[in-house]
Amino acid sequence: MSKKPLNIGLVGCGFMGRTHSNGYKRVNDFFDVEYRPVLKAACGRNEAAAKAFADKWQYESVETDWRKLVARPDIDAVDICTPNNTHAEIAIAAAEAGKMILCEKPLSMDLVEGQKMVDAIEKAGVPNTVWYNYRRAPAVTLARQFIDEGRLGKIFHYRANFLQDWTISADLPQGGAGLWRLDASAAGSGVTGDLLAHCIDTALWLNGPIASVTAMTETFVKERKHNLSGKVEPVKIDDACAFLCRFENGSLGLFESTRYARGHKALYTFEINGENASVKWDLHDLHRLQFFDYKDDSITRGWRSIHVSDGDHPYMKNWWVPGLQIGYEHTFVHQVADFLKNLGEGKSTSPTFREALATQAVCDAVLDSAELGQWQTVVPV
Ligand code: SOE
Repeated sequence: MSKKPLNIGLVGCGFMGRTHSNGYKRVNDFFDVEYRPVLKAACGRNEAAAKAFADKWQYESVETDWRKLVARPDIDAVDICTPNNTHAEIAIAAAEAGKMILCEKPLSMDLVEGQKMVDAIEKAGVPNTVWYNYRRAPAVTLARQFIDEGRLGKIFHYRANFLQDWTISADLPQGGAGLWRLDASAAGSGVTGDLLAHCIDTALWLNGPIASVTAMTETFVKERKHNLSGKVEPVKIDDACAFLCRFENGSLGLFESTRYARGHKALYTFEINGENASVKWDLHDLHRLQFFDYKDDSITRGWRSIHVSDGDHPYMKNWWVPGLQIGYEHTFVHQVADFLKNLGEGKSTSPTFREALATQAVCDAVLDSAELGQWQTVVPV
């Protein structure tokens, strides 16, 4: 069956642009969906870099101004892979132009801005999604399946960490390609929006809404040279953040993230303890789900390490044969596959902009709590 083309215009030619482009290129080789992504245009401010990116990933054309890309009648979907402070302007313009939108996380700089984006997208009625990719690691999706099946029972505890160590050196500058994540004017926040947002998205998906939070943050390196101004400037992001929370279902949450955990590159872990069973997951071993079931026979009871690679595991029948695992890049292929499948059914793909706004509401409450030194109620969205 010939597939319907879906013309993609990608804005931002960095790391996330690569992960998404790979998703578009791979999806039809492995997933039987009605649509075929066509890499129509890649957009980046630096023409030479955008051309090199477009050549490498085989985009048909190049733009250096996202406004031109958004105005092009041959673009169906705009994919936003730029720094956080540009998401709102591009997304709102794309919605007004009637384009579908796939936006990198976090949705926005803050809740107020995110709300404007949600209003524009919902007014335009365009299919949308936000790239919180870790939900689509098959082992994480399997954890959701176990929860939905009631295997864990009532949930008491949710614990998550996202630990990195790449900003420890005080000589590392802030600002510019890649390092915009250290510049609050481009990123909005530090680890809260960049890393904890992943943990929060997964937690909301697996364990429901968060009602209230109490947080602490720290900025260990107070000044860094700014790559754009060339001057030493104050660092205004949170280098580390830890928070406690109460979920609406009565369970307690404990979250920690830092870029100062020497020895950890990208250690995203979570553990959920229920009355009947517990699950835990570790990004460094992403194809495994650890599962402890109290119903097991007492003399053999213990943590099992499920190798999530069988045809009856989420997404896995589309890949290799049982026992052969997949990795990080496949989470993006899965998000594209789900986006295309849902498009065929006229639906947006979770997390939608509105669902990602709920993550933003928790991030804002966390940062407010850290600043004020008190518990904060999460604004319902
Ligand atoms: C930061 O180092 C980063 O690349 C995040 O921006 C991503 O969202 C995360 O998945 C990995 O770490």
